[in-house]
Amino acid sequence: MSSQEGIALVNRDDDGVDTAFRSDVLAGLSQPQKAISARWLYDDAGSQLFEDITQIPEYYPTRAETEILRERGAEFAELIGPGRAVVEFGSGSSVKTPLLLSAIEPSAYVPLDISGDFLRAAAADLAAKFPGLPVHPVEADFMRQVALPDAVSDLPKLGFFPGSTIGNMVPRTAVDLLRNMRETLGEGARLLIGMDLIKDRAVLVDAYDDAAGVTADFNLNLLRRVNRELGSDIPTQAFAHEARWNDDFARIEMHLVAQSDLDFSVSGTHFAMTRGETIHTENSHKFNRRTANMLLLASGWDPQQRWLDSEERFSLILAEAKPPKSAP
Ligand code: AVJ
Repeated sequence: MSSQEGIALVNRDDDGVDTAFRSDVLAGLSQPQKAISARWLYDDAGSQLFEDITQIPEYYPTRAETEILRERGAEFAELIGPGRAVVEFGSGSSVKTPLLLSAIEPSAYVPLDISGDFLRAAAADLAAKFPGLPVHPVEADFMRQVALPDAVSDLPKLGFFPGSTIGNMVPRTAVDLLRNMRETLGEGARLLIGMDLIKDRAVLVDAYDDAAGVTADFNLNLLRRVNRELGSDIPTQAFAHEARWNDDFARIEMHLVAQSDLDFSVSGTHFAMTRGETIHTENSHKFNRRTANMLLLASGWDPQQRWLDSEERFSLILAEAKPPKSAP
């Protein structure tokens, strides 16, 4: 087990309030463009709603990435080889992770997640599916450098970061994370990372504003969470979900749009919004071959191979930790 074991990852005050959540929300709502970090979308209800999103017809990324993992196993095996410790950033998906593990004959599986509950569930699930495979879950914030368990210290590592979760970060945060991954994984490491592709604007907007309203509910759940956990009175019915393509930054943005002038308070602090003003709640950056390569290269990773699904909507990229060497 890692050195992080037993350290509380969430700080709560005397009233049981997650202090990081409160300070983030208060700071974000005080900005001229109101914003709340997307990480707070994933409480239990939000995580369940995201699972529902992966099943809706308009949301193609999960199906597209799963298709690549299903179809290209032989190529992964050839390029990656057996005997690696697969280190997954995030608690693992019951569908994608087994596809990778059964393709490459790994020597260990190390899921990293900040939520102990999801982590233990995912680890138990995987251990049951792969009886001979050592599974070493680590409860940690993977945005920072993580100490991996001693049991895998001598194994070469393959980082696995599916889902285009990297797209939720602005480039400077993405580079920080990718550099930390390189330090966490060590010499000779590889990284298999999912990146969603730039495509027709209507297809992108529909993927984040589905007809059944599941994504709207996912976005509005953030306000319900704030009300529940931070003792506020935000009128959630006065907000509408919006998915917006930002072409300069090649990203889908989720916003909550005030439908009228309104007032509310959060943890005793008063806020006012005018009709049409928004709270920005998520970015989902999209990439092309060059921007994906640029992001990896800027973070010390050499892209080696890239796979697309049959409809060329989504990419999985294999990269290698750049050895320190001279180059022009
Ligand atoms: C979990 C980051 C992959 O950005 O596509 C889905 C989250 N937000 N619909 C994404 C999300 C709205 C999703 N990721």
